[in-house]
Amino acid sequence: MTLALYAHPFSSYCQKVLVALYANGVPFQYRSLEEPAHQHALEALWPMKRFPVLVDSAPGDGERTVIEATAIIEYLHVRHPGPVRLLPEDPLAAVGVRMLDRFFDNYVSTPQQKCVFDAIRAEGDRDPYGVAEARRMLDTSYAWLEKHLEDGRRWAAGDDFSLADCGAAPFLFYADWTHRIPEAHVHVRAYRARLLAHPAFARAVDEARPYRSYFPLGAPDRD
Ligand SMILES: N[C@@H](CCC(=O)N[C@@H](CS)C(=O)NCC(=O)O)C(=O)O
Repeated sequence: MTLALYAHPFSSYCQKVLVALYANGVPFQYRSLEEPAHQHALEALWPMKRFPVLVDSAPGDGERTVIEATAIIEYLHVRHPGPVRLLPEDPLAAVGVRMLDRFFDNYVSTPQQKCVFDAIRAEGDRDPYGVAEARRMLDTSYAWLEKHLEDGRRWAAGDDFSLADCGAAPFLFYADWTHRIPEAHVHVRAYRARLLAHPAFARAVDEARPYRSYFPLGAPDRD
C-alpha cells in the first residue's frame, strides 16, 4: 500500500490534510510541489491543478485519486483510520462536524484566499470591492465563531478534535495574518492559540516556516 500526497507545505488546504495525517500517524509519501516533476504529475491527475491531491495504491485494489481536502480526510477516516476519530460515530454529531467544516472552508478560508489572490494580481486587475466584501465576511465569521465558542467548548464541535479543527487550524492561522482577529474576540483568539499548540498542526506550521516569504501580504513576525 502506498499513500502519496501531492502538497505544498505552505498551502492551507494541504495543512488541513497534513493535520489529519499527522494526528493519526498515517504513513505517506510527501510529493512536494516544490518539485517540478510533482507539479506535472498533479496536472495529469487533476486538471484544476488545485492541491492537495491524494493517491492511494493498494495491491489488488487499483489506484484511487482523491481530490478536495475534506473528501481526503473523509477517505482517510474510512480507509486509513487511526486513534483520533475525526468524524464522530453518531450520524447527527457527524452532521455538526461537517457543518463546521463547511463554515471554515466557505466563510473563513474563501474570503481570506480572496484577499491573498488579489494581492498577487497585477495592479490593474485588482478587485477592491471584492476584497472589501471578503474582509466584511471575515468580520462576520469571527463574530459568529466568537458566539459559537462562548460555551467553553475546547474544539469547534465540542470536546473532541475533529475534521472541523483540521481546517480551522490553517484557515484561522492565515486569516489572522490577513485580517486580524479583534482583541475583543477572546474565545476565537484562544481557540486559534489552542490549534497552534496542537502537535499535528505545530508540525505543519514548522514545516512551512521556510516558505513564509511566499505570503504576498507580508508574513507577520509572530506565530
Ligand atoms: N477546494 C479545494 C481548495 C484547494 C485550494 O484552493 N488549494 C490552493 C492551495 S491552498 C491551490 O491549489 N492553489 C493553487 C491555485 O489556485 O492554482 C480543497 O478543499 O482542497
